[in-house]
Amino acid sequence: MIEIKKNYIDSKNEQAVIVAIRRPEVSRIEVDDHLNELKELARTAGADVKAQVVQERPAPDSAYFIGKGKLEQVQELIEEHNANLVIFDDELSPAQVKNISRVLEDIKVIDRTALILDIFADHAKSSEAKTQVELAQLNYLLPRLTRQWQHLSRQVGGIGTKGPGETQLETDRRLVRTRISKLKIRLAEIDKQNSTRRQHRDSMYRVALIGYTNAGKSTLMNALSDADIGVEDKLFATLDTTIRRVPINDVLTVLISDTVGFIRKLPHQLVASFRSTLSESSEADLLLHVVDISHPHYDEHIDVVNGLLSEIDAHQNKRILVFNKVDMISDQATIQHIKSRYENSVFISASRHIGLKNLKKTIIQSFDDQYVVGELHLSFSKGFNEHLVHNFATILEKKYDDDMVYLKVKYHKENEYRITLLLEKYGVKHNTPIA
Ligand SMILES: Nc1nc2c(ncn2[C@@H]2O[C@H](COP(=O)(O)OP(=O)(O)OP(=O)(O)O)[C@@H](O)[C@H]2O)c(=O)[nH]1
Ligand SMILES: [Mg+2]
Repeated sequence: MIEIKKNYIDSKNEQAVIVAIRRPEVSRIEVDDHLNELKELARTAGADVKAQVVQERPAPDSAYFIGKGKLEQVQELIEEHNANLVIFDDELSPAQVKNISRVLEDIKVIDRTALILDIFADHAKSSEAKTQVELAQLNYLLPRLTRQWQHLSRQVGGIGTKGPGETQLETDRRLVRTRISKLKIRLAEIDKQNSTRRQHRDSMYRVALIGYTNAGKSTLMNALSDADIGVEDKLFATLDTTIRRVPINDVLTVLISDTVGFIRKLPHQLVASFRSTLSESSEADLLLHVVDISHPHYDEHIDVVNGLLSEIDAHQNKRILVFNKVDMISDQATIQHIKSRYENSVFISASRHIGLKNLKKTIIQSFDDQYVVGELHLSFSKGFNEHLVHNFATILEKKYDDDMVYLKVKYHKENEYRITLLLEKYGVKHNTPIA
């Protein structure tokens, strides 16, 4: 089993100052929300945010991200709060990190991507997730390698020998590239195993739980199935995919998957390495898009998720919007308002098991076009017994007539051949299915 480590946040004692820019089109409230999210990310990674700096500007400064004058204010806050770390709410270019570090001297400078990569490194459990995270870490690291890089030998396993005429930096880059190739090969192997496993499940409907991180996907998965997934009020609690067989009613059993959540500005390195995990969603027959209704900016979260679904080619899939945490909303008018804005939405509380029946009803309805209602006349004297249909059809109506039974049944169209076999063996008359 490979071991991966956080690269940037060392301990629980990191004291941070966070820095963001506010573009003119973004409201102050939205920026506050984005900063709160960044604080939450920092907390999850183990850093305590002591102060924040926001600069209004249309675009980041190419050299320092914020203006150089504003950076001096950051310096003052660092001193005032005895901070040792600065976190920027966007990905910084290697040159920006170098320039900022020169101004802030002994202070660690990291960006949103590094922060999220650290959280992923901390939360990855399976060897698949670890491989994916390490690949993302190295893809982020490669253009940022400097001669001072300390962890490289640990990270890429052993110190490589310097090739003839190679500088240390060139050697380091070569080592990282070699490791990246190995990880890609390993991921391709895992991907192959996963798709074989998927083929075995091909006959079943696949429902994928997707949504913004912390929306309650895993809580819903646990409520619907016998899964026991860790649920936490932390971002990216889940990185590994869990799949469970869940009976929805007598005729419909589906496979539900719970997987990694989304966030705004999800680092592209992670989207790339988690592509095969995310394909669980793009290949699903139905997406349950879980939304935390108690979040003040749930509508922005919906947009972020929709954007990422397009990126992974899953935006065409059938979708139900599942507004979760309704127990936090006391005002019915809010729910009515949301209902009128979003069609095909249901309202639940996963932790309190509210609205789950209705959710199941909506899942069934979404598969309704896949079912057929048929009328069957079957003969007991030919050996028919009712238990012969129970495995694949629901009996809607039943009438006896001497030696015969009349059944109105509902079954999945994939089971048509079973109905045919039944009729060949025990049938008296078969009216063509009525839709
Ligand atoms: N009040 C309330 N809290 C809930 C409900 N459902 C989930 N939560 C809480 O929301 C937090 C996040 O829940 P998770 O199920 O871990 O969320 P997730 O979407 O799986 O999150 P990630 O795996 O981190 O992406 C936990 O603290 C849950 O207890 C709900 O219906 N009501
Ligand atoms: Mg989860």
